[in-house]
Amino acid sequence: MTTATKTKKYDESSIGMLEGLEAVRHRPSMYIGAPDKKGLHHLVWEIVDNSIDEFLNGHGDAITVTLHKSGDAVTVSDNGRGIPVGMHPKFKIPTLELILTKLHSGGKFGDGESYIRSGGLHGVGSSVVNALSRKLTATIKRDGYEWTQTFKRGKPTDKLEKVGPNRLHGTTIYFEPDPEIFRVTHFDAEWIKTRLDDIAYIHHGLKITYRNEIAGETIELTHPGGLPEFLQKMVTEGQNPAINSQPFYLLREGDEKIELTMQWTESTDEAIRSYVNGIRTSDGGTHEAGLRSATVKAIRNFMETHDVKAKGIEITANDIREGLVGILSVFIRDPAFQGQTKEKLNNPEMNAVVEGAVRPALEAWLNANMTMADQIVYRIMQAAKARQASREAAQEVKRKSATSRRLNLPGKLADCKSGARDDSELFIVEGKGAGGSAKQGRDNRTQAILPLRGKILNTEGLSVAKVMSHQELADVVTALGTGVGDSFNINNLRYGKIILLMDADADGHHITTLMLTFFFRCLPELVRKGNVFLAQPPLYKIEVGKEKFWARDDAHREEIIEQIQQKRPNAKFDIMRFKGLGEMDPQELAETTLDPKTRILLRVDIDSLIEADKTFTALLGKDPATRYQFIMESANQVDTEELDV
Ligand code: 28F
Repeated sequence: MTTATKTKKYDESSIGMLEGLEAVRHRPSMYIGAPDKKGLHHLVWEIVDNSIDEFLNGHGDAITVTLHKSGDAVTVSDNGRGIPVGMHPKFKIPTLELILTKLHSGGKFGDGESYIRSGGLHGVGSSVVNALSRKLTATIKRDGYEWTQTFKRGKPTDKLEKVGPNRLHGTTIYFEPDPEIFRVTHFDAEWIKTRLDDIAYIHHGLKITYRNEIAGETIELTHPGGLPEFLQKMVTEGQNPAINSQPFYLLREGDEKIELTMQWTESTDEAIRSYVNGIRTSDGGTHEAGLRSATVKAIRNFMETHDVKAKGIEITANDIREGLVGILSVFIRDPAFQGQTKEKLNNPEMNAVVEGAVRPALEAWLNANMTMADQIVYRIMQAAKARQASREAAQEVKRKSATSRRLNLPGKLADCKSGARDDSELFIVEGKGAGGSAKQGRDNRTQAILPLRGKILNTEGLSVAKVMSHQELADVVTALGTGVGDSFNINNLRYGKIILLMDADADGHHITTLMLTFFFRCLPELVRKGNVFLAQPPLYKIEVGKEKFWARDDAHREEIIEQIQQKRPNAKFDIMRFKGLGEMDPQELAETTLDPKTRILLRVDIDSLIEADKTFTALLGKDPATRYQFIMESANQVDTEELDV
């Protein structure tokens, strides 16, 4: 709980300079960023932040957010003191009206000195929300009564009204974003839920209720366990067991508030989530940089102090941070965010502030928990060894491919004649038979074939070194020429397109998914650059008289039959199901799947893989078959002509 530095009683007279709201409607992006989906949801965060501020100042402990049935209106309600409604001595209007109709500087209390704000849009206040809403109703309970006043685009539509006696206290704001400002005024229920959930972890004393009237559900997003509970959820969802049984936890309250909890896991990635004044900083910033340097220095210092050495292997910062899962939440007075998305903290002093707080505390924790410290150091050594091994393996591949590239290609690669990368393509084909008919059907000027022998390794969660110890995958890397891991260099890529061509059945889908997992984990740059594609071989051949049709799956087959029956109701069909690519005659394979003029490829995009990876790891575990389904649904269809320009 941030202790407020109350230096004087805050009353109506403490409001800073005032001006009208016209400017807000003329240039909304000055106040909420672009009036897009993000800007729309800023309206909610701004109002919620006011309730959080009231809580941070020791008044109220519950916030209810309601998403109304229409989806275009939200109500936020708190049980704080209630915005004052007394006549303002200077401006002669109720304080509530003043606060909602005037743009006032520096946070709610004018001078900004009062206490650390909860974040949001840096204190532009609820008057901005009022200006950008076609309707806003404020209901205040305080001093034994209930009061209400309604506004339209920032202007009162009536006088403050005393509704009647009411012993409760608090502020409720109902608002409808203005369609004149926002092209889309529909709120995203999930966005609101995710953000409220984060807030409930960060402010663990706060009871948050989310009433989603569209879905007809009311949920308590309340996490008294705070960040440690949040970390536990992240580690569990990440499905990589923790190395140390107890997470490291730090809470430092001073001019800034720093709260941190973190744990090492068996994951090969680092996952640090950070927040500034309750706002998620997904692009990191100076606070995260301070955390990283504190962690690396504390671990190095611990290893030196206890004379722990990895013979012949130097430990890098990446080795130390590999597998680290943590949540960092800082509260500072004047946060500065970088860039348009405002998701990166810029305050330079926060690097040293966070490092200065974390490093000594982490060193003390390691020395006070030697067993856990040893487990962590052991894990770091593992990472260093694995990295060293993958570098050697990659150096090996690089050495071989650099000196005599062609001579050392895997024997089973049927290479293409063209040396120019951009017009050559590599088909990675499953199974011997398929390799044969692909080699016969291909255009050997530009199309190379690399047959895989059956099931490949599931690389999920394995280190690069481990993966490269499998011949099948090492052959793929050799054929591609890029190397892997630290020595990956996309400039050495030997083909413009890498096309996965597996049987159109469940088994083929399984192999496809394993291959995509491999690319996603070990060669992500190729996916990111859009070099990886899925071929779409037919599963069925449908012959009607002389005509031939090709269906990629059962649904497609039904669709084609329906289309034909509409034109020729009593047509006679001859349907053949291919047991595998090897069954197809080369000419048919060429026409349906290989020939750039007639084939249809699916370009695999990294977002769908990341989404798949996150969604699957979190929801469906690592079952490749269901993972395939997800990827196919989210991969985008790229027609030949569009692709092979
Ligand atoms: C649903 C959104 O906005 N809650 C708020 C307060 C409480 C006070 C306050 C707010 C005082 C004079 C500036 C009450 N009593 N929820 C909210 N709760 N603002 S906003 O005061 C505004 C200042 O000018 C409050 C005594 N002190 C402060």
